[in-house]
This record gives sequence, C-alpha cells and structure tokens, in this order.
Amino acid sequence: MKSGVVAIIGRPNTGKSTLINAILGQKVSITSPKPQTTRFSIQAIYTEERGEVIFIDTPGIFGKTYDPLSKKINQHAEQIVEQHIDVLVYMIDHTRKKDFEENKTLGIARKFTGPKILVINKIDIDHPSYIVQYKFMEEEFDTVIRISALKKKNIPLLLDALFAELPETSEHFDIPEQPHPAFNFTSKTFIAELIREKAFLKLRKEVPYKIITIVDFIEERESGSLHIKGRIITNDERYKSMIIGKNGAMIKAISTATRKELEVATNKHVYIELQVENDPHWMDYL
Ligand SMILES: Nc1nc2c(ncn2[C@@H]2O[C@H](COP(=O)(O)OP(=O)(O)OP(=O)(O)O)[C@@H](O)[C@H]2O)c(=O)[nH]1
Ligand SMILES: [Mg+2]
Repeated sequence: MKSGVVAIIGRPNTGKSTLINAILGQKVSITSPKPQTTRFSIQAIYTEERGEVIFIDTPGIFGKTYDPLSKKINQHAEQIVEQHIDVLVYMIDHTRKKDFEENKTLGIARKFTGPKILVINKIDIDHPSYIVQYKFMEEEFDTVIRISALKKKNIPLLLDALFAELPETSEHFDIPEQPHPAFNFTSKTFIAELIREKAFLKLRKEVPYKIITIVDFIEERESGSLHIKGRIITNDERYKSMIIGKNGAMIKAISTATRKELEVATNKHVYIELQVENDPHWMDYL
C-alpha cells in the first residue's frame, strides 16, 4: 500500500480547489471565478485500493501583496512547502498569460526537492491559450499532465502519476494534526466557508475581499432540521450596507444560496440567520 501527503500549489484561480473536489468526489474546498478564494490550506483524505493520500489545497499565490489580508494568505501558501509533503502538484492555467506571479510561485516550488508534477489545467478551453509561454517549465518537473478539473478529464492519469511517486507503506496513515477541523456539512468552519463562497459569487469588486465569515451556532433539532446562525464581518460601513443590499436583498441572496446547497447536501430543512457586522479589527479573526 502507498500513502503520503500531496500539496497543490499555483497562482490564484488556476483550479486547485476544483481539482481537489473532483478527486474527492465531493465538495471540500470552496471555488469561485475570483482569485484567492481559498484563504488557508485545506486538507482532505482520499482513500482507494492503491492507498491513502492527504491532499492539501492551498491559497493561490498573489504576485503583489499590498494589503494585510493578501500578505497573510500568501504566507499560508508559502509555508506549505516547508512542512512535510511527499509530492508537489504545481497547477498552471494555460488560458492566462504567464507573468511575474508565475515566477513567484515557481520560486516557491523550487524550494521543494521531492517529486513534482506539473498539471496543465483547463484543457477543455482551446482559446485563448498561452501554453507556449509555459513550455520551459516542463523540464523542471518529473511528470507533466494535462487535465480539466472542471470536466473531470484525465483525473485518473494524474492519480496514476501520484501513486507512482508516493512512498510504499505497510501501515495505515498516521493522519497529521489538522490545522482546521475536518470538513463536513455540519462543521462550523465548513459552513462559514460555504457562506463565504456564496458571498464571493454574489458580491462585486473588492467587497468579497473585505469580509470574513463566522458560524456561531449549529443545532440539529429532533424534527431533523438544521438551524444555523452566522455572521459576515467587514471593516467599513459602506461595505456593510453593500452586503446587506437594498431592503436586505443581498444578504438574503447569500443566505438562500447557502441554504439551498446545504439542503441538497444534508437532505434536511435548513434555517440560516445571517448578520452583517462592521468591525475594524476583523483581520484578527483570520
Ligand atoms: N473551463 C474550466 N474552468 C475551470 C477548470 N478548473 C477550474 N475552473 C474554474 O476556474 C475558477 C477558479 O477555480 P478554483 O478551483 O476556485 O481555483 P483555485 O486555484 O482554487 O483559486 P484560489 O483558491 O483563488 O487560488 C472557477 O470558476 C472554476 O470553475 C477547468 O478545468 N476548466
Ligand atoms: Mg482555491
């Protein structure tokens, strides 16, 4: 049997979380079309007949970090290569031009001396493609695999390549200490992430980057329904009123979208009460 830790790194928005969800066959990490959706590393365990793998999803590495939030997110991602990992998966998005942000991410990957797999994602898109700009990277990697995380194309090929590199073990995996609670549909952290995903999808411009989400209360009643209380915290009155929206329309939309997904996932009636707060010290929660 084989087992090990696999970390996925790459620029923001390349599809890292989409890949993790595709491999796991369930949602463990939130995704959105906006960069830096993932804010801290998320671990998920994948088991099959060949062995056990802990996948670590990381936040996309930002080229320029002007604000404290981006700085903190980048630190989370950069620390990954310093901890024990067996295989590094480096994901690129060939539909976007290579720029200094890629070089920064590549610099972090170079610090890792173990086996590295280059994954070219979004092969379901032909145009635009800047694949030639990434060609030079191929020789730095042990294996190159082209996939579509969204369309679940070539995922088995990637798993074959991963298992080929993973170390052989006789025992079951000693699961390392989790930095965050295990994700499932009744975990406070997971539901807070789900609320943040819906906020990311619905709020415009910089607003999604000015929020954090917290779930304070989850109760499963005897009737089988799930009651949740959460907060969206921002750092400005102006953002607060945008999150609430006209007559509360925006917060209602975020809450409804979260509720719908949770109802499908848990097959329970879900009630969500969301409050919006303005707290200048919001970053302390991260
Ligand atoms: N067309 C296409 N879109 C994809 C593919 N994989 C991911 N996407 C889309 O790309 C966007 C970003 O995906 P995420 O999985 O959130 O990307 P990420 O790398 O985790 O991003 P950060 O967490 O911000 O670093 C989403 O809109 C996905 O639906 C793919 O194979 N093809
Ligand atoms: Mg992500």
